[in-house]
Amino acid sequence: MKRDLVFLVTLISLAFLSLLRSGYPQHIAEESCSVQILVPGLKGDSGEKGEKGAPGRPGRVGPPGEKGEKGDNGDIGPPGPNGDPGIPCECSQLRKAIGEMDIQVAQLTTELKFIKNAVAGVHETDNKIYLLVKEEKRYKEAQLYCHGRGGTLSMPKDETANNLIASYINQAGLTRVFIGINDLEKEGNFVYSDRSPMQTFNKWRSGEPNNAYDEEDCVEMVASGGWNDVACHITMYFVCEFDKENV
Ligand SMILES: [Ca+2]
Ligand SMILES: [Ca+2]
Repeated sequence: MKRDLVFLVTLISLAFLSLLRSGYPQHIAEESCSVQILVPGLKGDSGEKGEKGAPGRPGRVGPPGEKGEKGDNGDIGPPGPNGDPGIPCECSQLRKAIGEMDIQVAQLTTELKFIKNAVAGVHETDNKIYLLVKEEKRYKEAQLYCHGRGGTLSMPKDETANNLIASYINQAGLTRVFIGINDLEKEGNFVYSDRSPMQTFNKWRSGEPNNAYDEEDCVEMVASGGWNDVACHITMYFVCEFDKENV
């Protein structure tokens, strides 16, 4: 222990001499030699601010957030590209056949309609067949319809025939039908649809024919059996008649 103290004093002495030799300021040499060298010094001034440290480690993953509200629909996207061209159809024959079948079906449908009409609307006498057609047509279309089937619009040329047609109208619950009488060629000169002239028989209602509005050239029969001249362009049901010998 004593030897250590001697060694320490020797070291201090050497240091003192070294400082004297190098011209180090006197007061620092004195402080170095004082007892204070063995106890902590006063707190120094704060150092300069250090450089910014490296970024820290990422934090833990947080809990999932609450579900947000549904957003608005987006805009309509652009149209897609055109498709590949189709394979050319080599079925013109088939198409033609289908077209012809369509025509046949249409014809058959018309015929069936006529037959149904006939079943429902045919009335016979000894020498006539009357057909009540429940299709609304203008006078000329009605006349064509009857002609197309070998007949004509009905021509009541006597009381018996007139009563018969009137009874058909009543049986069908109708109020009026076209019959085959007109003055289309000469105003006031009524003829039957086979162009035969009016005879003494007629069933004009009171005040008819009046050629109202100067346009009544066709004739209807009402449920009572009476006749009235009416405009030809109006449409209504009608009665065809066929001679039995021609059917
Ligand atoms: Ca007239
Ligand atoms: Ca009239």
